[in-house]
Order: sequence, then C-alpha cells, then structure tokens
Amino acid sequence: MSVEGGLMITSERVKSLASSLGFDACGIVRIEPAAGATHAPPLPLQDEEQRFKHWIAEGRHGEMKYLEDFPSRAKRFWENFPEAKSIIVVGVNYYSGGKKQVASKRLKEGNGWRGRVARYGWGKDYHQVIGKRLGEFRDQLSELAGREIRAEICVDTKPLLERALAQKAGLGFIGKQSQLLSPKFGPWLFLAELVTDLELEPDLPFVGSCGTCRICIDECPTQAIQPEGGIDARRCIAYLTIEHKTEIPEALRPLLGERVFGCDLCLQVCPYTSKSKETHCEELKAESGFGPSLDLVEILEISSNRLHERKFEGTAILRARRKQLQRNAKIVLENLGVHERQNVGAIPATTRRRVTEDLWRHESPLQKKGTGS
Ligand code: B12
Ligand code: SF4
Ligand code: SF4
Repeated sequence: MSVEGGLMITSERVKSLASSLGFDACGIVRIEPAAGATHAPPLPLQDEEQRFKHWIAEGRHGEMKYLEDFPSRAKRFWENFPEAKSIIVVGVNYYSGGKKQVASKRLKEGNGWRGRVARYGWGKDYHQVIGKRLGEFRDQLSELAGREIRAEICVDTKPLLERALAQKAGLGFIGKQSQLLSPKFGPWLFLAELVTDLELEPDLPFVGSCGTCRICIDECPTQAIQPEGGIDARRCIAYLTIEHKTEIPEALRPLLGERVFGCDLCLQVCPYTSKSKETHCEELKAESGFGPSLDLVEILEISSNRLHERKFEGTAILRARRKQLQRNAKIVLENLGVHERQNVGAIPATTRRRVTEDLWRHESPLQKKGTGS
C-alpha cells in the first residue's frame, strides 16, 4: 500500500484499474535491496539471473548479441531509478480464435503459396498496443496518487526477465518450453511491466510445474527444448525465422515446414492451451493485421526495404527485415515443393528465379551491417 498525499493506493485498487484498462492479469513484485547488495537490481531473481548468464555463456542465444548486454543494461536501468519500489506486472491475452475461420480461408486463397505466421504476429504490434495502454495506466495512477508518479514502461525490450518476474508476481509458472503458463489463459499472454516508485503490497509467487509432462520436448520439430527445460535458441524456429540475421543452417531448413515467421508449436501442443479464450483486445485479433499466413510470392516481390517497411508497419512482422523474410519465404516455398509441383504457373518467372537466387552472394559490406539495401 502506498500513502500519497494522505491517500492510500492499495494493490487491489491498482489491479482493478489494470482490469478496467483491459489488462487480463496483474500482479506485483516488491523491490527490496538485498542484504549487502552493492548495486541494483534488488529483485528476488538471483537464481534466474544466474541461469540467464549461464545460458549466454553457453552461446544458446545465437546471434542475439543484444542479450549479452542485458546484465550491464539492467545495472544502468536500476541505477537510474533508485526510487523504484514496485513492479506492476501485467499480462494481455492475445489468443485470437479467428484461427479456424481466417487461417483455413487465407491458407487456401490467392495462389496457394502461403506461409504460416506465429500467433503473436497476427494482429497489430503488441509493443505499440500494450505500450499505449501502459501509458494510460501510468497517467491514471498519477491521478490516483495526486502527483506525477515515476513509472517506466517495459514491453519486451527493457532489460527485465519478464517471465521470471511474472512468476514472482503470481501470474503463472514457467513451463519446460520456457513460456509463462497462466492458469487462466494458458501460454497466450503477452507480458509487460510498469516499474514504479509506488510502494505496493506484493503478491505471492505462483507455484506450479509441468510435472512429468514432456509433450513440447517430444513435439518440437528441431529438438530445441532441453530435457530439463529451457531452449537452445540456435535451434528454435522462432529465433531462426525472426532473430537470426544470416543464413539458416541447411539441416534445419526442412524443419521449418510452412513457418515463415515465428513458431507456436510448443505452445499449441501444451495441455495448458485448453485454457485459452478469445482475446478482448481488438487490435491483437487476426482481423487487425495480416492474420495467420502470408503470401510467399508477394514477400519475394517486395523490391526495397522501404516497401517492406511500408507493408508491415504497425505489425510485429516488421521485426524480420526484408532479407530475412525473403530468406524464410524461399525456404518455405522449397518445403512446399515449389520445384516438384506442376502448378507453379501462379508464380511469375522473376519470383521463381528468386527462389533459387543466393540472397547472400551479392551482399555489400553496407548491407551486412543491416543499414539498408
Ligand atoms: C530472447 C527472447 C526470445 C528468444 C529466446 C527465447 C527463450 N526461451 O529465451 C526467441 C527469439 C527464441 C523467442 C521466441 C519466442 N518468444 Co520471446 N522473448 C525473448 C525475450 C526478449 C528475453 C527472454 C530471455 O530472457 N531469455 C533468456 C533465457 C535464459 O530464458 P530461459 O531459458 O527461459 O530461462 C529463464 C526462465 O525460464 C527461468 N528458468 C530457466 N531454467 C529454469 C529451470 C527451472 C527449474 C526454473 C524454475 C526456471 C528456469 O530462468 C531464466 C531467467 O529468467 C523475452 C522478453 C523479456 N525481456 O523477457 C521475450 C518473451 C519471452 N517471448 C515471448 C514470446 C511470446 C515468444 C514466442 C512465443 C514468439 C513466437 N511464437 O515466435 C517464442 C516462443 C519460443 C520459446 N519456446 O521460448 C513472450 C513470452 C510470454 C509468455 N507468456 O511467456 C516474452 C516474455 C515477450 C513478452 N513481452 O511477452 N523469444
Ligand atoms: S517455438 Fe517451435 S522450434 Fe522453438 S522451441 Fe517451440 S516448438 Fe521448438
Ligand atoms: S507441453 Fe507439458 S512439459 Fe511442455 S510446457 Fe506444457 S505442460 Fe510443460
């Protein structure tokens, strides 16, 4: 509970405000200096931070160099916010059941050469949608406190271990496939935080485990999930199709199947998916974006980075650059049997050539740095 100008702000009040703003889950983690700690973050996450460092040391993050700076960025983040007292962790259900109608309809329409998109990329970009909502949350909390509170908005990109925080905030537990599993929404919750200077009553951590289940481990097409839980990103299709900037190792290409952007298999097969329910957030629904599949021929025909940005602006798909998405589209076309199938008439000759073209062969040093095409 925070007493602000004689007013009491209880955690219950904060949670009902979160709910009125459309957040599906909300919990609180208290920031308390650990005994003898010389620097922040004073969070109850020492074990998770060690696991994270170990994961990086083993190189399981692949080309995601930005994760290597995570501890030093976290140190700076907390040093710049010494008055931080609580983290309000929120979850937004993004399960869009439009799948059955939209997915099967779209997979059949057009020229038939379509690739699958992971559910988190179906609607509008969640960073923008949730970031805006957290801004309103901060403003309303300031109104409630009668002063401008300090609250840092975090959606994905800040140096916070979001799943570990969500577990501490009581939102669910971390499954072997390394997603936070919510007892109410299954694995389909986006996570985000407001780090604030309000002193709030913390929640109890969620206690739960996968038990003897190992469905995701057995079903993962690339064996990216470790038997003890946690993933090797270098083998994960979500990583390979979105974060990996260079060529995808040849042995892994057929395993992508039809997936052109991200992968949901370990979420789909998880028994906790039975908890999923339709999202209330219109902007995250399939109908608000490209939905569950993309036209592979259209992707290969995008002739400049500018056009790529224009096409995918406002969606999470923009995280993959043109070259990456075209690389993925080529692999999926190959997996769909573009070379064997007879009905390739729907694919223009120029595009057909691009399927066999080596995207990396004529790369200039400028392009290698990812500065444009
Ligand atoms: C890097 C990253 C990725 C990477 C690496 C994924 C990974 N598993 O780490 C890649 C690109 C592969 C990826 C993929 C996806 N991601 Co991602 N990703 C992140 C990011 C930016 C950091 C994650 C991180 O710290 N990884 C580091 C390693 C060490 O984490 P870890 O192995 O899971 O270990 C942690 C815990 O699991 C725990 N732990 C580890 N071992 C053990 C063992 C035991 C016994 C226990 C108790 C705990 C435990 O401690 C560790 C430290 O926290 C977060 C956002 C954020 N800032 O947190 C989003 C985030 C995790 N991603 C998210 C999503 C939605 C996805 C995808 C579903 C997207 C898609 N469909 O393509 C996939 C799922 C793939 C998968 N099975 O993980 C969501 C997850 C939401 C949720 N409900 O959990 C997040 C939180 C983004 C968000 N703001 O909502 N992602
Ligand atoms: S997202 Fe796909 S490739 Fe990655 S761990 Fe899950 S099932 Fe395996
Ligand atoms: S499929 Fe089973 S082992 Fe994997 S995360 Fe879900 S409950 Fe855990």
